[in-house]
Amino acid sequence: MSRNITVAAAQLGPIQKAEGRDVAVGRMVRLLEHAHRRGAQVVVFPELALTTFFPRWYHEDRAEADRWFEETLPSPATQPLFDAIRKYGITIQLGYGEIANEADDTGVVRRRHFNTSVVIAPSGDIILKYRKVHLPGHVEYAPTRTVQHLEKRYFEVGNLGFPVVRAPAGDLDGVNMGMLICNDRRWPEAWRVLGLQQVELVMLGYNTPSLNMENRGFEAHHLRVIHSQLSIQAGCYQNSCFAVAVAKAGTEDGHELFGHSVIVNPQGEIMAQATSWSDELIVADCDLDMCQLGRSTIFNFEAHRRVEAYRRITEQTGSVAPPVWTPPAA
Ligand code: CDV
Repeated sequence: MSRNITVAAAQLGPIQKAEGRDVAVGRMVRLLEHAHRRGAQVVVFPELALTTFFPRWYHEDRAEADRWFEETLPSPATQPLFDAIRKYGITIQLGYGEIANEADDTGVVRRRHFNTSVVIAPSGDIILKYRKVHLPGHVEYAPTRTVQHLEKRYFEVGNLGFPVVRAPAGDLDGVNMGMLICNDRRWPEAWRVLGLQQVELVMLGYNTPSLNMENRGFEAHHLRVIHSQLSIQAGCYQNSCFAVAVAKAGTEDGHELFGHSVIVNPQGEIMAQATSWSDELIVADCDLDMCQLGRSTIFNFEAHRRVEAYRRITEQTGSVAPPVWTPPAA
């Protein structure tokens, strides 16, 4: 038996700081029309898809950054997306800055900010919400940096874990769907938590600069795309799932983002890859039953995982130096 679904990565070219949501949403609706013509049933958009990647801009008064966030979904600005998915019967994943009036750990209800993505059914219902856990960057303006990366200033760490839900999509009664956002893709723990919930389709948006201006010798420029794809391909292979990984691409407010959106199968193979730095749709037909193979053989977690040996993974954050070997006394 096969369970086929046609998925698409809707890569977006740059969205400049001066451009309003109407510009981004208009482009996204055109990509949805294109997706419909190509038979796509699930379409994934990038991280923070409605605006420029605003964490590169410093606002001393954090409240000034609220203009980059959404208070409601849909809103008048995002309604055209909801209209399009209803018309075409497409399920989407949308990344955006979320303001939630919600209780924090102390029980106080306040305005909270998250880097969020949601899966939205053609009906407009929110099927699943995820809030980014691995926030890169820094809180305060960093004068020595060439480019600011202020995710830690503008967002709280996601508080929803890594949820997976089984919901109808395309012609299928149930697809096990989960999400990661950008930097999360580099953390195997995040993939494994999804894998432990039998995720079949990981939807992942990202904004990754072509150049790491702060690399201090760590990452040669030609390795940027390799490190991204290595992480996604390993995540899919080791957790027997498909991923649709979607970039914002091109030169945004003078800063180049590398694009290279990909669709990857449970063997870790790239099925489709974007080749432009513009709005571009890539499409792949996925048989979700392929996930069964890995899950019932080499990555049969029930049979082979050894949690008693993994305690450091959840009990320790930073690494510790190992004991130093000393030769036995002669
Ligand atoms: N938006 C991101 O999370 N970007 C990070 C880095 C480059 C800052 C990433 O891992 O791609």
